[in-house]
Amino acid sequence: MPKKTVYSAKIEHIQILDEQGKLDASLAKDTLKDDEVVFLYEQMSISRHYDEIAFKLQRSGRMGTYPQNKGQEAGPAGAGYAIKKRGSIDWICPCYRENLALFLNGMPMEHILLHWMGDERGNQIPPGVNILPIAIPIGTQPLHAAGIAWAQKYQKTGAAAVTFFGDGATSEGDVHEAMNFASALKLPVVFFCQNNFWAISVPREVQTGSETIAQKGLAYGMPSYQIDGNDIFASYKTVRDALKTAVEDNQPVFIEAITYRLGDHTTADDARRYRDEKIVEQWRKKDPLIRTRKYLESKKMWSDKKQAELEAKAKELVDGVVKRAEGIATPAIGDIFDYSYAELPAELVRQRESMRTASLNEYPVTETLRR
Ligand SMILES: Cc1ncc(C[n+]2csc(CCOP(=O)(O)OP(=O)(O)O)c2C)c(N)n1
Ligand SMILES: [Mg+2]
Repeated sequence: MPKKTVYSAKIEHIQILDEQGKLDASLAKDTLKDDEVVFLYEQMSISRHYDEIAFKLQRSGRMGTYPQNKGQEAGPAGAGYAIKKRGSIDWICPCYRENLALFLNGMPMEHILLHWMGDERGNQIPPGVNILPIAIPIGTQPLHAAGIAWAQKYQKTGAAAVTFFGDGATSEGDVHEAMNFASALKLPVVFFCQNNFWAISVPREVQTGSETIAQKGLAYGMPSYQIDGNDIFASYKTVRDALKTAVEDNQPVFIEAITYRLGDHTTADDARRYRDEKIVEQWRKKDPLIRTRKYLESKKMWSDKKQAELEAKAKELVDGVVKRAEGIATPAIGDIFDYSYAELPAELVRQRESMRTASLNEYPVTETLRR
């Protein structure tokens, strides 16, 4: 029997706004209008300022740890905006490097600070906001997305699930199970992988033998794209179209967004120990904020005056967010019993009551030690 090719593949790389801020007008057609680009530039700048303040909060002992989003704002901005334009009905299953996608869809900004301050109330998502708490166990949230999308399909809500994860997460079995499940069951999921070339100190080329991350989506039978993740146009357009495919055809889609982590992995890391500064410098030139601003300036839609006004606005806004996060009342100690069971088992009732021994009105640990 003659040999024949049973499978061949190609993956498109989509860039619409290049590093110099030059737009491919034909690809940009029917995507973002000028006022939308201004809006997203402002949002990315506010997110950058938020990041800088969070970093300082950690350095001054007011926050446990924090993973900066710096340099990666455009992917979550475009994706989050595509979700927002559908009315924020889709479920977002995030990790920790896409703050802006959450902010654009109703997550109060102080919640993310609270989370990193170690206050669980940061993970109490307000009712009506279709966002899951930040997933710290790497690669677990795509499974949640597959499950949620299955429920959406079953209940015919017309909503999809969008999950964000990193290049490193694609080495976790969970991510592959989620992709296989979503594709085999034809579920409305958008898998959005931010390939920032690092998983803490493990470089992308050590992470996987694949040439692209996107081809992993192809292996599961999904339409898969690679985009310039520092380009809001590419991110918006690809996610908008992916959501349409997901919802209308019950077809999951995989997107690999090429970006770069300009900061350390978290505030507990020092990337200078393992990264070549020359490469980091090259990526600083590809910063999504710089190219978006260049584009707006070329269209006479941005000026130094507008920039100064934006910076003042970002400062005031983020100052308010920090005040709200730090000003939250101390939680009641009994809260640890109150949110897991509809009806508290007897043993826990006993524990709660003994903790609240009001006899001395003392903190329970002190009380126990005293006894
Ligand atoms: C299951 C699990 N294993 C290990 C870790 C420790 N860890 C935290 S972040 C991280 C790297 C993740 O890299 P990537 O998915 O590329 O995301 P990035 O941090 O680059 O955004 C690791 C290994 C974890 N949180 N969860
Ligand atoms: Mg990574």
